[in-house]
Amino acid sequence: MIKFVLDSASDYFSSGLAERNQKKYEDLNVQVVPLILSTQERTFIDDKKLDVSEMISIMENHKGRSYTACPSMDGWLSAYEGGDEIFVITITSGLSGTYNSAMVAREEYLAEHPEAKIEVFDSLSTGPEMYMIFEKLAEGVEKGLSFEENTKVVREMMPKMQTLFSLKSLHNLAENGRVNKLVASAVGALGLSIIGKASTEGTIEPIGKCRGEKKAVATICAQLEKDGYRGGRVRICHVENPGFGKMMADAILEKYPEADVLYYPARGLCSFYAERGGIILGCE
Ligand code: X90
Repeated sequence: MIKFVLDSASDYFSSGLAERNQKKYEDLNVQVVPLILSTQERTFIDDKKLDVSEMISIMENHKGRSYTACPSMDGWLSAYEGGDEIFVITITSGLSGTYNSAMVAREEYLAEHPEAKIEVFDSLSTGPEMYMIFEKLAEGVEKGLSFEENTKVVREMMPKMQTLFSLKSLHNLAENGRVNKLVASAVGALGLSIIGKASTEGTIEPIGKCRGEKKAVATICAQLEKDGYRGGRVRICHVENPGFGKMMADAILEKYPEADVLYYPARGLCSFYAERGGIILGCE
């Protein structure tokens, strides 16, 4: 059996993708392995059942620290179970132990099932880019590519993908040591948004600050152009901000009418780190 295993940073269970996933991928075996979000008092599993809006409010109103953790070994192993050819897509190894844990689980699974094949793709990114890697792999399977051919095609394509974001707060990223505290304080204090991108190492690279969503859209469009985007696939997740998602999507479509653009609400992990109002965009 061919399996696709994604961690929950992929936003696979986004309500905005549900209908599409059901239509396009109902014949595929897709498993989503949850990351875990927590405060001292509560634990949220980022699975299909998580009420993301409620989680965001609770986290925002909570005074103490909050944390995240990568999926458990059991989470990976039960997702791999039954698979002969398994494609795994993880959030960036530059910011999370998730890729590592998927690789450890891979060794364990292969020890039990020496004939199985498991390829773990480190997205060096998060949500939208992870979903796009999944889409490419699914296309390869539909075209009848072998496991190895499909892996090769997607690995060659991955460096051509890019992730950009606009965030209104970097509080949770800074508190969890995922971004420099100085960078973070400059944003919140002045009511600015920070525009940034995923570096080639899969870490957060700020590229500018601006005030207001219109300016953020213009800055991201300019960056896309600069990075060689010419109208391919774009995926955008937003945190409780469909208006911003739509504005971004419309701006891209106006400039590149042929573009294939989707925007949808983020699930738990991306919502926690991108925070209310933020968007993350992946493109090819
Ligand atoms: O292992 C864990 O506990 C999870 C840690 C995840 C850390 C960061 C997630 C970033 C999410 C921020 C904007 C997009 C950044 C681009 C990726 C390099 C969203």
